[in-house]
Parts: sequence; C-alpha cells; structure tokens
Amino acid sequence: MASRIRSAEVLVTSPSRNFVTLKVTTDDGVVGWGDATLNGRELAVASYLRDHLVPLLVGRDAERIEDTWQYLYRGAYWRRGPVTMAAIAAIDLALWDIKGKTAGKPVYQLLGGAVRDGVLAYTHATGADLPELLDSVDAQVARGFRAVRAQSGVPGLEAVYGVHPGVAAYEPAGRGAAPAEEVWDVEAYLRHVPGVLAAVREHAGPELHLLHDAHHRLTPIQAARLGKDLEPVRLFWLEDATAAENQEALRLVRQHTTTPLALGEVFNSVWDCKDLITSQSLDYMRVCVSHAGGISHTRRIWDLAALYQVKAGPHGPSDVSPIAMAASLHLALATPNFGIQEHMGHAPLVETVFRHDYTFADGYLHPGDAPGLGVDVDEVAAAAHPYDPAYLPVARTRDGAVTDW
Ligand code: CS2
Ligand code: MG
Repeated sequence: MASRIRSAEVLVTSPSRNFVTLKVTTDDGVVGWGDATLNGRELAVASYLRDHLVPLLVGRDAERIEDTWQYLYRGAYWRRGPVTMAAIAAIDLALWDIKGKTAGKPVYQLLGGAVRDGVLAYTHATGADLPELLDSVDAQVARGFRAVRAQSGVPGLEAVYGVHPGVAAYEPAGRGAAPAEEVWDVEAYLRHVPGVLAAVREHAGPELHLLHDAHHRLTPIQAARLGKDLEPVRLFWLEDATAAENQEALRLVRQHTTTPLALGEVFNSVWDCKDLITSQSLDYMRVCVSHAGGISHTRRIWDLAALYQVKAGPHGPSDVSPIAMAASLHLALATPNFGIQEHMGHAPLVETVFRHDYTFADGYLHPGDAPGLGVDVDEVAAAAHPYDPAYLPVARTRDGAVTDW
C-alpha cells in the first residue's frame, strides 16, 4: 500500500549558524528529514520549498523517490542552479530517510550495502602563523584524523580564508546585514604558502594525508604554478585551485602538474561536473548531497566519475548540516569510487538541535545502523534559535576591486 505524504514543513534554525531543514511526514506518521542549507542565501531556498515545492508534495506517494525527483527537476522547466538543487535535495533526503525508516534499514543498505567498513575523513587545521598551524595539525592528528587540511595566515593580510582561532568548527559566514570585506593579495599568498606546506609535511611526516584549499582564488596559470611548487609536498589534493565555471581552465592546470586536484563544492548538477570528469582534469569531485539534488542525483555523478577513475571527495563544512552529512556517509559507504569525506564538524549547539547516529573513530566516519539516515531534529531546540542573517565575506584586491573570496 502506497504511503502518501501528509505534510511538509520548512524550519529555518540558527543554533550558532543558519540551517534550512525540511520535515516530511507521511499519512502513517513516518517522519523524514532533509537539509536545504545554502550559506548566505538560506531564505531563498526556504521560499522555493515553502511556496513552490511543498504544495506539490502533499498527497504524493512517498515511496516514489525518483519519480518525485524527475517531476520537480523537469517539471520546473528551469533547471539546475544552487537554489533549485538545494530545495530538491532536501526533499530527496527526506524521502530516503522515510524509505529507510519504513524498511527498518539504514539507507546505505538500500543503496546496495556497504562496500567498505568506514569512510575516510579529513578535517581542518588552521594557524595565523606556522607554529600555530603545526599545533593545530598535531591537535587534529591527536583526535585520530589521518587526513588534515592545512590553511595558514599570510604576512601582510589581515584575514585569509580558512584561518580562524582555535581548532573547533568555525563558521566563515559572519552575522550581520551585509558581508564583511577582506583584502586579498594573490602574489603574497603564492610566495608564502609553498614554504608553509613544506614545513607542515616535514613536521607531520610522510604518512599524514595533507590537503590544501586555494578557494577558487587563482588564475589557471597561477594554479599551475602552485601545483608545481607543491609537488615535493606530496599533497593528497589541492582544492579549488582555480574557479571552474569555465571547466576548460582545469586542463591547463592539469597539463602542468602532478599534484592531485579536487574541485566542485559549488557545483550542483552532473552537467557542471561532466567535462571535468570526462576530460580527467581532476582526481576528486567535491559536490555534496545537499547542494546537488540529494542522494538520487549525487550517486549518478559518482557513477560517471567511476568510469574515469575520478573519486568522490564530498564537501562537508559547517554549512552541510548533520542531516546532509549523514546522507553523504550512507552514500559513501555504498560507493566503490569513494575517496574521502570532509568533516569540519559542528559547534556543540548545532548538535543539540540535530542528534546524529554517525560516529568518528580512528580516522573514519560511520553512518550508524539506525533505520533511515539516523538523524533526529529537536524541534523545540530548533525553534529557540530563529534565523539570524549571516553572509560569507567579500574579497577585494589591494586596488579595491571585487575578487573571488
Ligand atoms: C570550504 C567551505 O570546506 C570547504 O572546503 O571551501 O568552507 C566554504 O567556504 C563554505 O562551504 C562556504 O559556505
Ligand atoms: Mg573548499
């Protein structure tokens, strides 16, 4: 007997940062949770869901996940884009959660079962200067991480992406009605960062998986130069070396360096990923389930990537809520060409709203064996933290022109 969707509600909650959460309830009382968080543009997704998708959901068969996906994607006529794909993702995750709960199985079992015992995870190390960064790397290794992303301050620059005091999960978006502005100097960064990463490698030894994120700030030829300079460091990956709206840019980088390349956290569909994958211009694709149409669409991207020996390295910063993190882990456990999961972690207040079953031990995450995705939302705690405007920073070069943050 088909189980129908009785209601769907959108919650926007801000336990230290904003999250857009979808609650779908079936007529037999099963609740599924989805994540639709889009950092700095939360209310646009909330409205897309509330005003346009929720009314279409009520009465639909909750079991027909793929049909609902196709209906919402093709049925809009206007395809892709971060707002649309985050909204569809939330519905997709909620329906997989319901399917798991109805079947009494964790979602990874419905995706074909585990192909590995755990999901290799990396976290962030950060330091205003080298000694601080080395301490941060040591602290993350002491927590059990075998893979660490290292970001460092740059002399002469007040604010640099990924550099924050303390090792706890930080949030790059700042509270307030408008974005903070930062000065960016690409030459200062390119002069400084190869030496820093070489020192981290020397300090940490050869076995630690070391990652670095250039956050879309380099031109292709600058990215090629950085990749070359970093070859002796043997990075696990260099992330977002250049912006990739123009996917051909990555070919130039690729031709010049053997440093492994990762990219795609801002992508939201297989169409954004296709050329990079089929031209083998990168080693790891970074889309995450909550920004790329959910489990149903992301698994198609991973399957395409498998044909070209590209691995999955999903995005997992603080703006990927515990619901999407859980979904990513279920998919990772069942995906043969999975590589590594980013796990920045969340502030303790976030974990009072989203109670999750996934666990971290000895370098690996596991989604747990609870039916569904394994995340519960405390709605009373969520309501105690209403939406609070926050924006990602904007960067300007020294001459005052806006550049990529
Ligand atoms: C980042 C993110 O985790 C990463 O690799 O690039 O921190 C990114 O800046 C945020 O997701 C933006 O919301
Ligand atoms: Mg990144």
